[in-house]
Amino acid sequence: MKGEFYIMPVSHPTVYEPLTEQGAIALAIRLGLFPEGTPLACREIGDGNLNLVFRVVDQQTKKGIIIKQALPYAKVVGESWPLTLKRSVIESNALRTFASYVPQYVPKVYYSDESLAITVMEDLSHLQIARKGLIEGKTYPLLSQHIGEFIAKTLFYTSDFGMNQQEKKQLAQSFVNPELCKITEDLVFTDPFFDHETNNFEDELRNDVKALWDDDKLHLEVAKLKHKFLTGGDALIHGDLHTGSIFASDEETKIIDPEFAFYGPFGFDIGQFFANLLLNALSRPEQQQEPLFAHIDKTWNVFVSVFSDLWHSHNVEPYAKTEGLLEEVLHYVFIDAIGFAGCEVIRRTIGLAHVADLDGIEDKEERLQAKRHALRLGRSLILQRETLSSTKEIRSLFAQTVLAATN
Ligand code: SR1
Ligand code: MG
Repeated sequence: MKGEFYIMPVSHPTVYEPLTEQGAIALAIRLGLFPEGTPLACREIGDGNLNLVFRVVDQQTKKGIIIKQALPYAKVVGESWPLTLKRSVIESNALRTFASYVPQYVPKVYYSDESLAITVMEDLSHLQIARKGLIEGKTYPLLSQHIGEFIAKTLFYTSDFGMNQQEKKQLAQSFVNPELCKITEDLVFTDPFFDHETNNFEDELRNDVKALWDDDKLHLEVAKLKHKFLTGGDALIHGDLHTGSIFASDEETKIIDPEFAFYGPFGFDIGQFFANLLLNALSRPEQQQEPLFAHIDKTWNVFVSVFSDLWHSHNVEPYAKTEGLLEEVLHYVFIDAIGFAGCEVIRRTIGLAHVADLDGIEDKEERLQAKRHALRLGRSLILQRETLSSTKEIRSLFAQTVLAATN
């Protein structure tokens, strides 16, 4: 394989069809990604909800590439749920945009093709999906430093504070992503709060779930959060920043899968990340939960510090120096992030697309208990988001929720 990828102009099919493992090898050869005659092996390794992911490897050097291809439907449900192939362009463009600010935190994109709905990118097999590692009890000491910096820089530089405000509108237009946004609008902000066919939970949880469906106070707050998601175009967000969208080791972090990217509210990615750390904490014994809370604190602190530095050094908005504006922005980002986290915790527990952190708890009673805790925690995060003054208070909210449910 070449050290630096140079894409030779080659002719290849431009009509979409799902790749096979052999087809992925043929494509890699056609694209000139490996020297002629290289012994190649390929495996489809996609374990996500939506796409095919092929790893093509030089059997001698063991070096590989990833070919990701969107399917015209949601894999997690089947062909009955058609889904736009355009998400592949959104994903490769988002990776390239993020790379212009934080190349160290995203895989390199070598090639993309809209008509085949493929993105060819760096193989990150030396890292592990963070969700898997966290479930195994790993803590990834640099995870929150890296995620906080990734979020702060990508949000700031793509917002009206960090880039030319006319160009921002053009960029926002190129990331209009209605079908993928609708998935989040439905699966995160709507279906779990109603008796909807996409929901998926154990019969034993029916009373707990029904309580959410009948909770008018909760509905009002979720409706406000959904409205923010529908209307808030602060910056280019990743849109699906759960721990399954992150590759990590003790030294490195790479954010993948931004096919849900669009111009959305500042707080959404932070909230999704918090939620998935909390879901992992709910699956752990109490003595092993602290690293997750510490990650939440650090993500927020790093985000505030990096975002504030950029605000003072690179702000393009004439009102930037107006006293109180930065504090106002950070205040609403915090509140929204906590609320979004609450919605995501509930959705991953009873909606479509669960997480292995909870579903993988083998003992049924323990699993049901953890899920009841998740529902209570999600509800508290949503309802109490404006009363929390720091991420440190998430610990006591968590403890109260678990305690209240246990007593
Ligand atoms: C039908 S897609 C289900 C979920 O998978 C993705 O990772 C997103 O989180 C989406 O909500
Ligand atoms: Mg994904």
